Amino acid sequence: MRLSRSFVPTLKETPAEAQIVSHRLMLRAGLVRQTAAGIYAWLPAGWRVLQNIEQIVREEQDASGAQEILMPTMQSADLWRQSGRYDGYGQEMLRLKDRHDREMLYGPTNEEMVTDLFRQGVKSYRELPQNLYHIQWKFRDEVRPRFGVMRGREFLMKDAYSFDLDHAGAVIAYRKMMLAYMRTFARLGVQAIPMVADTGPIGGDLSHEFIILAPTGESQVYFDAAFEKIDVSTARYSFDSEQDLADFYTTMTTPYAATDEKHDAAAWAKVADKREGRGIEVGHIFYFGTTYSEPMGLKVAGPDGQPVIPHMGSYGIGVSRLVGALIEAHHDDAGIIWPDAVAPWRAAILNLKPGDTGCDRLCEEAYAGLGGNALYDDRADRAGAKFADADLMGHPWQIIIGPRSAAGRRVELKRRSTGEREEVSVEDALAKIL
Ligand code: 5CA
Repeated sequence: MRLSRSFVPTLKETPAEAQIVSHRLMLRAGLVRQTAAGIYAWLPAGWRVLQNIEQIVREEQDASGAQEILMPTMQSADLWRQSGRYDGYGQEMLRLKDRHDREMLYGPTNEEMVTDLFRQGVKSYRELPQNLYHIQWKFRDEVRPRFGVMRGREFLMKDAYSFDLDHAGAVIAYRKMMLAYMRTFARLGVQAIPMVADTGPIGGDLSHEFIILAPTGESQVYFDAAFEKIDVSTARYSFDSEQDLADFYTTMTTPYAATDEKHDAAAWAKVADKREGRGIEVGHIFYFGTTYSEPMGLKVAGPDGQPVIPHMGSYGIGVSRLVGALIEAHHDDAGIIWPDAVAPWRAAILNLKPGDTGCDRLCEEAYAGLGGNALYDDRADRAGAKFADADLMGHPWQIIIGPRSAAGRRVELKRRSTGEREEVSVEDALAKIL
């Protein structure tokens, strides 16, 4: 993209309404704009980041064997009456009526809808296990939407739902998702720790939250320093081996880790190397057995012809929250430092003297060579403003081209994360970036 013709409205001043650094940087770097309380529009740079995160989440869900679907945002109240959750869900649910006076809602989650879809399409135990997921906008009328996209009212979630014949099968599904989550967060460039958690309005008796450490996090968390040394290298564990899944689960759940609500003083006292701090919940997984399948009448014919009620779990990742959480984890005083995997563009090309034939020509060459992976700052602004915006926007690489270096087909290549700069040929710069 050419910055001179792009809608990337960066701000020099710190917006007064933003209390935490990720919110400030998302506004300043022109990623999002609030359109109503807790509701955001995603602008070109922000939308690219959101899609990059979504794609990594999708690839790891697919690798685990889950199948992608897309359920609607609007749901009928009748479905929620079948599970018994409609009245109890409270004011977080946005309820509305259509022109025929039918009660509808904007989905805060999809347990009921997916259970309904599954019961309509499945007959025999032979069709299980299955796991269905989608990446879709949710609405929760939070009392206090805050911190930008971190606690919004409308937000993007990946939610997966597993169906198994019994508890043992559901445990395997749960472990597969935990592995998929750890691989996802590792690819996104953040360390997340699974912590024993409360189940809240989703229900059930087994649940883990995935927490990224950050001083601005909403949860107080306690964990064993052993987590800092765990290597979740993707090669070691297979989704298809029960033994691997069991080993992985043991590795991830043996050291103590809990959020405030589930903190256990006796267990904590035994931890030798304690860590505590604030954390951001970027994912949450639940096993809840037949909490939804039973009242909603989901049954399949078992091997002996007798009906079996499937055991279910649900598994959420806060995709839009992750944009904020990643910035909390990766920034400095100058701005965002995007991990390579999610950056809106891999590189920015800074033309220090637009109008200078040599500069323009080399910039165009680099821009063409990077084919869609670059944001070309071709604006007629001062060099200083370009440097500041590139640092603010957090591109992993900056290719800086001025008239002097351009004459020798050389560029200055800057790595945002380390601040290192080197003068290299344009060819070497492109090779390094791609
Ligand atoms: N149905 C289950 C699992 S799919 C569920 O809804 N779980 S949840 O309530 O824990 O939400 C899943 C994830 O969505 C959370 O871990 C969090 O990362 C994200 N999330 C929840 N509420 C918000 C919100 N108001 N703004 C942004 N992200 C949110």
